[in-house]
Amino acid sequence: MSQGRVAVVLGSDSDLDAMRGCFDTLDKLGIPREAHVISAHRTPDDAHEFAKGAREAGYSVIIAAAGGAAHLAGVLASMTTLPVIGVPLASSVLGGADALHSTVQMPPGVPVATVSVGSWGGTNAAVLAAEVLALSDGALSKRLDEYRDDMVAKVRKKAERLREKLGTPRGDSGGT
Ligand code: RP5
Repeated sequence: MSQGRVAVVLGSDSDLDAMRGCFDTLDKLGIPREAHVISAHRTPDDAHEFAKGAREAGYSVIIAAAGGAAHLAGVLASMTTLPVIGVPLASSVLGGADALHSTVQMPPGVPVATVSVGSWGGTNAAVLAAEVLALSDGALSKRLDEYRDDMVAKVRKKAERLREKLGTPRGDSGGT
């Protein structure tokens, strides 16, 4: 288990499906995490209390995911100097472009490290949080290397399968 703890804040329990990969990846990397449902517009007092107390509560990184009222990550970031990673979700008719803009476009001084929209972003938020924690955790840094190695092995296996299927000789990608 890593030394640092991550708080994953969801704007609603309806965000959970999109954020499964985030929880799974944190678990896979052995990072203690806690889930919170806090809404920037429905429970602003809870957002305030949580962000103000997050450092003292022992968190090292906050991941905040929201689809509507997607200023959640920025609201939390405004009340803590812990790193905040924002995950814009596609929960409105605008397909997540609205959430992306609300999350990413922070004026100078209060950053939100914004990842891609939806479940890709959820997973990347977990990996980014791990990279932050790994700065001071050698064992976690090793697990991150293994995570990458695993990805490389999977892609190479896919490439091999495709070569077999298409009969492309090894070393000839078909490109110019
Ligand atoms: C935000 O608005 C949540 O982050 C969610 O993505 C969206 C809809 O929330 P619910 O109405 O499903 O609670 O608060």
